[in-house]
Amino acid sequence: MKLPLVELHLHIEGTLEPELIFDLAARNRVTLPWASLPELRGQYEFDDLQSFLNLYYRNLDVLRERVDYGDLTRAYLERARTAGVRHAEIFFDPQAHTSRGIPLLTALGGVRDALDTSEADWGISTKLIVTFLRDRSAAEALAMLEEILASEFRIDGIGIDSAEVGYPPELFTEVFELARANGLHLVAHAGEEGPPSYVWQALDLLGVERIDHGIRSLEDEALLDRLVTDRIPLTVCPFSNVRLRVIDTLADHPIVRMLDRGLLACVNSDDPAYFGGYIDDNLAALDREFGLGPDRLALLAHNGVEASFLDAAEKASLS
Ligand code: ES4
Ligand code: ZN
Repeated sequence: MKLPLVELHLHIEGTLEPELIFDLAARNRVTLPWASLPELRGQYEFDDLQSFLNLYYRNLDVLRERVDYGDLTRAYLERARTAGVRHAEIFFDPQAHTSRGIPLLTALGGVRDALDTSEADWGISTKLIVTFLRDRSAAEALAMLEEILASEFRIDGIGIDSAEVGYPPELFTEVFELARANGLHLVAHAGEEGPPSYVWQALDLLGVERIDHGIRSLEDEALLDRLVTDRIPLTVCPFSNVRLRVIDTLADHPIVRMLDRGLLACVNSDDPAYFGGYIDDNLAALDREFGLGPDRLALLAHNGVEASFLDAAEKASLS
């Protein structure tokens, strides 16, 4: 039987597969810079986070209509179902669309259309976490959050993502205060490429409930004590770390060390269309590499449930 999985670190834009890029380009009469699928696939070699983000943002040009956002999200949910995902807390970057002239309500509405029937269509419950691009201004993020709060569309939380180094969490304190005042859950990418001090800031200045990535926390023993004591979850993304060269090879991945240190770490796919696979692929590769075995695979799955924003009864129904 498949383990019931929870996915907590998944950028919906990062599930845009090359085939769908070509299909949407044809449907929307968008001219791509690539002549063929193999030529596009040849771009998926990254030196660091920024080199990936350049391609990730560029490929979004094919998303134009509300139905495109629905199709993107449904394609992910269908693939997630085959992985055994029962609950997904999905990141969506509104500014990556509004900055290209797509209305917020077109993009957000299309994602919501798919999420609103996800339980019925795929047996997957969902939450939606809007992520603000930290390499754009906090004022822009604040205005976007206000626009979303005033809209008809429900969101469950906020986070920050995109280029990390040089854009510390402290810049976004006011945005997170507004989100907290509105009862939203709070997360932040921190300690992916950035230093442990960014994880401290996310915890102490933004008040986040979870850290996305956080693997550089391993450089700071006092921070590890804090994460363990307060049971702050880390949403770890092994394929992403390898492909963005945060670590050299999967064999060097610290996931087992993280579990052994008592961290509440879970495995996630980040941008599966870019990094070589979905959550099940990440877990299978870790199992092959480290011989995790059924007990540690179950622990990772259980940590995901524990780290989720589901209530206690919902968590119990997944264990
Ligand atoms: C992202 Cl891997 C990663 N890191 C930071 N921001 C992102 N947005 C999409 N994928
Ligand atoms: Zn991410």
